[in-house]
Amino acid sequence: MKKTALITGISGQDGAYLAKLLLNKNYKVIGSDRRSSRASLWRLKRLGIEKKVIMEELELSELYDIKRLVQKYKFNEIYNLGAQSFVKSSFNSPLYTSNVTGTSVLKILETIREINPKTKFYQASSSEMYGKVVEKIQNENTNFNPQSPYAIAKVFGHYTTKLYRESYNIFAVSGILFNHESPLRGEEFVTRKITLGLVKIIKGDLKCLELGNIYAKRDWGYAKEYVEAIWKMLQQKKPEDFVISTGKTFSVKQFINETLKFLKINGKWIGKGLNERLINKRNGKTIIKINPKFFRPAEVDILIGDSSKAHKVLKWKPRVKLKELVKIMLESELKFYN
Ligand code: NAP
Ligand code: G4F
Repeated sequence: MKKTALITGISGQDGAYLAKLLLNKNYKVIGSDRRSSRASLWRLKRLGIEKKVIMEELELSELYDIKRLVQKYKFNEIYNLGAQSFVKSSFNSPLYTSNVTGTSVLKILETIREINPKTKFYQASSSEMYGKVVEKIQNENTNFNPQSPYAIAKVFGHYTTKLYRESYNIFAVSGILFNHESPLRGEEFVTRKITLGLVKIIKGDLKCLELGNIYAKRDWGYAKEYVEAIWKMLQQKKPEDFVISTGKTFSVKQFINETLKFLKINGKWIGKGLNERLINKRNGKTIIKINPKFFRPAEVDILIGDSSKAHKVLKWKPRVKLKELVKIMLESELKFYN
């Protein structure tokens, strides 16, 4: 029998890749999207699947919207990927973020419990929950120490998922995913901001790219691979949480340096602190500088994940390393730039 799955946040990076994966596995895919005058399904179009998914309107903060959908379809699986997912914005809109990113998880789980408790549920938890890390390498047992309204909302969603699994016997799991990037990444996130920004510079459409803390370090993987792990989590016999990561960490500056190498930009870093900048050695012009506007009130300095449980139980391992990720992103940037 064909399985029916709901993907909240299908218009986002992971939603698009997961939809493609499920369609390839012959699922009936229902994708939910909130109403917007600027709504865009460019990612689904890029993957050639916009006509293959059934789109439904769903505002995550609206309980009745959730109930309506769960009543309409008998979902076998719900993947909750929808969220206000930009950490910096969560400092400006903390209440909104706690509602959309946090409380909505409770709304979905309560609806599953009431209407169709056999539905399997996936929650998109985040390595941001580790925040100011209490262990050098983070795994499923590492304590959380969140540093943003976004991360606090994710911790709420994470524990709510655990509670519904343990109290009501619902197949509800969280994937604690470390940063994952791709050509479908939103332009405001730092990796895409760098790949697109530097391509704009070589095309002559931007003079200088402004960034925040270039010494923050992240464990960066490839989104297309990470959605395979998400799907596998819901196919297990036993509901369990998993860390998904590469186990390697790189600074934003190292990501920039890899980008420069691929684009053959001969750059030189000069200055310190707020005056640090990247000069194009060919013409002496500054192409990257620091703007404190992009600093956060609290920063997550470094993340490194240990996904050995996923290697063992899910038989999932990341294949794409940072250098290749940069190449994948830049090749796409150059192909689609206009
Ligand atoms: P994304 O590209 O920002 O996508 C977020 C999705 O949520 C979009 O489809 C967005 O719709 C939707 N959304 C936002 N507010 C909504 C609302 N009020 N009602 C309904 N839908 C709403 O995020 P992503 O990178 O694909 O990440 C997917 C999930 O994994 C998110 O929950 C994120 O927090 C989490 N996560 C991501 C990473 C990562 O590195 N990418 C790591 C760990 C966890 P619009 O198109 O209308 O904005
Ligand atoms: O790309 P970012 O905005 O991603 P961040 O904050 O790590 O969050 C992403 O990954 C999380 C998983 O750990 C997800 F849960 C979350 O939804 C999102 O997908 O920033 C990465 C780092 C930060 O330390 C930030 O301060 O890059 C630093 N950074 C430096 N300059 C910048 C900039 N970030 C952005 N967005 N823009 C800058 O100009």
